[in-house]
Amino acid sequence: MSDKQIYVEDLIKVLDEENFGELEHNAQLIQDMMTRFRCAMMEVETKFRVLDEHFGLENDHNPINSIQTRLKRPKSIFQKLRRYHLPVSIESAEKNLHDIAGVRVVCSFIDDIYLLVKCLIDQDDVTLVEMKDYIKNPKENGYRSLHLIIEVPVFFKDGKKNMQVEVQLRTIAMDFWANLEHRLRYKKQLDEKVLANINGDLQECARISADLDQKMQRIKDTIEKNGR
Ligand code: 0O2
Repeated sequence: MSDKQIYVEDLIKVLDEENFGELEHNAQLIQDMMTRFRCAMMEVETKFRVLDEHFGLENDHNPINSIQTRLKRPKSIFQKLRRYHLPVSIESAEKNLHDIAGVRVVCSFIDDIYLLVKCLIDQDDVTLVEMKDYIKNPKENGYRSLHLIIEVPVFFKDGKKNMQVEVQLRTIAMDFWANLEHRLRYKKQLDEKVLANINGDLQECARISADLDQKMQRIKDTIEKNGR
């Protein structure tokens, strides 16, 4: 028996029967919620994979470079509810949080992003809840991406449920910048002067990556216009 199992055994001993039943019931409800969001996430991922196949076949160009999916952990879900002073419950999480299920789509070119978004939100089972265009309006630190909250119907064994999924679309260059910035943000405590320099450098890198995206887009446009 592993140490972890021994620890759980000990924990169970101190819980009386009634509390343990409640604990088990709540754990099951949380697991059910996570399963619902995982299914919604799978459905949205499939929509993108279908679009990618279709464009690859028709235009000889696959707009999608990669897709990543992620489910927020229950701990992060309940911490976020607490941070926003919202009721900490499963109902509240499903009603108030829009990013429990996340799909990140990394494209080769900027116009691929807008093409995919149009095709996605034109689908009659997709409802656009919110769109934030950090490509046209980058964040102050230089962050660029297109964020959507969409709602899709998911058919479960006991009926249909509309589920929300957060979608982030970005180019390879935007993804490269965002991943490094995210990692660096959680690095050691730094004094203010060093931090200001780093933030300035990160903004500069964001500008370079935006230039790169525009140049690559222009090259693609030229090839498409002049290719035989
Ligand atoms: P995770 O694990 O990546 O999902 P909200 O999430 O609603 O509280 P907000 O500001 O309304 O906050 O959401 P927004 O602007 O749509 O951004 C949410 C997500 O976008 C973040 O999720 C990041 O994934 C990404 N993001 C936004 N700004 C930045 C940024 O400056 N740098 C990087 N690297 N990523 C960013 P989470 O919640 O951070 O976590």
